[in-house]
Amino acid sequence: MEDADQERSGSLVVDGNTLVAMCLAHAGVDRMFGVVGIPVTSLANRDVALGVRVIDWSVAGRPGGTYLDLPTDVLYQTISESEAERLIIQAGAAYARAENALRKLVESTGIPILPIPMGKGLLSDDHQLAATAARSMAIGKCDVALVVGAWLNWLLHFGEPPKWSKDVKFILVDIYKDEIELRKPTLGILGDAKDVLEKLHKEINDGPFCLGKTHLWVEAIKNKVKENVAKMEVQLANEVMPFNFLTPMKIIRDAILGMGSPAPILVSEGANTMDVGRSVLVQIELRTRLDVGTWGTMGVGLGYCIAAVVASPDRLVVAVEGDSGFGFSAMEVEVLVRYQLPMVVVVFNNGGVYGGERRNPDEITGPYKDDPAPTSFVPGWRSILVLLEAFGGKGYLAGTPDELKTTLAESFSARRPTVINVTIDPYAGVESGRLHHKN
Ligand SMILES: Cc1ncc(C[n+]2csc(CCOP(=O)(O)OP(=O)(O)O)c2C)c(N)n1
Ligand SMILES: [Mg+2]
Repeated sequence: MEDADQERSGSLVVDGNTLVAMCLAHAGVDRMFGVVGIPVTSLANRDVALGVRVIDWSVAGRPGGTYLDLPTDVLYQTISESEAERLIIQAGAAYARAENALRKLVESTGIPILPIPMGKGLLSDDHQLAATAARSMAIGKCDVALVVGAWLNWLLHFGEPPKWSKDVKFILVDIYKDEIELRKPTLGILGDAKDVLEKLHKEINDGPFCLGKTHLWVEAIKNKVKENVAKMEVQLANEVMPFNFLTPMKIIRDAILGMGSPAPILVSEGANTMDVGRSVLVQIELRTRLDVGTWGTMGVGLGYCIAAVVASPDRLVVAVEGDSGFGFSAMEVEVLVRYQLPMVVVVFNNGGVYGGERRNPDEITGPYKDDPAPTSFVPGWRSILVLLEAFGGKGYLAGTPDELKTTLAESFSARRPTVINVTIDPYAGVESGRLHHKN
């Protein structure tokens, strides 16, 4: 290929001939005994350039051991390597214990990775290829997405425009055949995530599908991550009182990071509390996060905590929960006290589901107009503390940054069953889907 062809906007242009030659070389083919078709020189020259020796070629060659039929128009189509925008999305890799295979594949291909909530914490959030803080750009602009163990459901906008490009190609890796059949990806790979990732790594390591550190797409994602993280830090630096969600979440983040290693296991539950927690609380140590996941089932948080303590007795468990989410299984605090489990449950008490009683007086009509809003929690904060103290645990109230910092420091070092009621402005949250007026 001419140098001039290869350099377009400073990036490598690859045509079909080159790609075939790269694949042959990568597959370890060192000799070809014939190239049949018109024209044959383009492919043969690229083969030779990549070290595949062409012994003989003719327009009427004999059939050999292997027959590759490649249409001429495909051989002459070109793609710019710099335009290839690939993404790995993962969730199921946690279940398959595929964290090492995943990291190897990401690092050797240079493909950015976007975990969905259940997969967060399998690769460190500060990994240079983590696209978490550039989510919209990553999914909106990628042209091929390798989706590992994650469902193309509402969490991923069903893989459809406008969030995704209309031409995006999905390669779906799943252990469940029906899932692949349902989503109809461009390519489905049925298998265990760890197994498939290891095989992919072996096959494409250093191959034509690797991007490299200075690839325009990788650079673009990194820059967007930097920009968004900086924007978020500006917001977090702003201490808001009465508490919004960000101010206490930052204090919790810093307290957790301040513990160093072994990092606590973080359990996340609620609506606003969980959404904000997903973006603010960073996961550095692998396999240290439990999230309510796809179904958003409230009430699993305390069960997760108890299981996490049993599975990882050397780690503290910290749960950050919405008051409603917590309430779904709040009686489990008795178990924490009975077994003296090293667990700190931080409850973001904003007076109910998404917030407190926030209806305008003219919205409150009908025969039950004197009832409290169905989404509101009993006003006041003592109920949460009294509940724990009734069993002999320790309850704290935190409504200011200093109170929260002190209670976190005390309870993290005490490693005893603790509930911290963080008082949040009932107007601070939004309803998922912003449907509050319909309640
Ligand atoms: C078992 C179950 N019931 C109901 C819901 C509907 N739901 C979604 S989030 C939520 C609670 C959100 O309130 P909270 O935990 O206080 O979070 P906030 O937004 O106030 O931080 C509920 C009840 C659910 N997801 N799961
Ligand atoms: Mg709430």
